[in-house]
Amino acid sequence: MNIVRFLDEQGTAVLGVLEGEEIYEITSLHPEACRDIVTLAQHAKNVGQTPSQLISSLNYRQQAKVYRLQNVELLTPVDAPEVWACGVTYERSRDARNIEMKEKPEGLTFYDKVYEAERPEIFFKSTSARTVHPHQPVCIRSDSEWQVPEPEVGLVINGSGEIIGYTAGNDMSSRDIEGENPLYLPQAKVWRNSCSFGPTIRLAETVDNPYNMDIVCRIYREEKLIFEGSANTSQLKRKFHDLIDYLCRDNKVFDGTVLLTGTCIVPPDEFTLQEGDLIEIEVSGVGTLSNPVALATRTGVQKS
Ligand code: DO4
Ligand code: MG
Repeated sequence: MNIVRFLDEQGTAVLGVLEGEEIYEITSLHPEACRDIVTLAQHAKNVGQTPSQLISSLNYRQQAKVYRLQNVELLTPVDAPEVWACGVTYERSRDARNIEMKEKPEGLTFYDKVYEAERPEIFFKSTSARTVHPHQPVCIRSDSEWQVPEPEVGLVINGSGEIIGYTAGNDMSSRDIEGENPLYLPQAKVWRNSCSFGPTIRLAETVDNPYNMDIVCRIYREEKLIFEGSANTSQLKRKFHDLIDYLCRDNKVFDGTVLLTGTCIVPPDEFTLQEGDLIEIEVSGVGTLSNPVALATRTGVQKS
């Protein structure tokens, strides 16, 4: 079951169940439980149900107001107070990081080491105000010549680290800043509109095997497909729960946090994003996240 968040006719953020091109709006069927996805999951637990059981008990197919997907303004499916991200969780990412490095040491690089280490790389990626909704522009920064989207499966979790569901995420990255010096990582990862996720949350209980999700990334320039790459979560070196365990260890984690789980798709090394490109990130069973690319210096676009 896939949950979206969108603006209704009054401009209020509401939840809906997405089925094909139709959205069944559920917030008005049970405003207390269906205020947001975290409240919904907690409410379900309190009454001994799973989130999808609670939603089904609302008889939404008979009772709910139906919207057409193409007619609504989609929001991130949860207003995540924080987005964290994991790095070098796939072999492909390790190899790409090694290529980027300006100064290579003699033996193993710290990317080689972290790929094998027990402790994963986890870094702070974004806040609600830096994260854009589906279809809003993600930004490229003005002081980098080598920028890419990083298509990743995102885990939507509550404050106890329980997985509520899966989403598609984009960890926009600057490869030259990252490669120049590892201490520049926050600048290679965090700037205005450098993160996006959505459009749906696939409820965790409705996913049979999260280690068999296809991820596809397509980049269009002037409406022409200029890059397409794919991967599968079976290639992930780690388990989702281990990543969450490290994130939550001695940490304060907020309800509705999103943890991006690393990229396995890297465009060719000569590729860099340009203003006007369109990025699509598709995760099987979850949906397709689509964002145009804008220049951070030129956009005054702020999240509504
Ligand atoms: O330190 C590099 C981060 C790499 C990353 O974001 C990824 O593997 O997805
Ligand atoms: Mg990444």
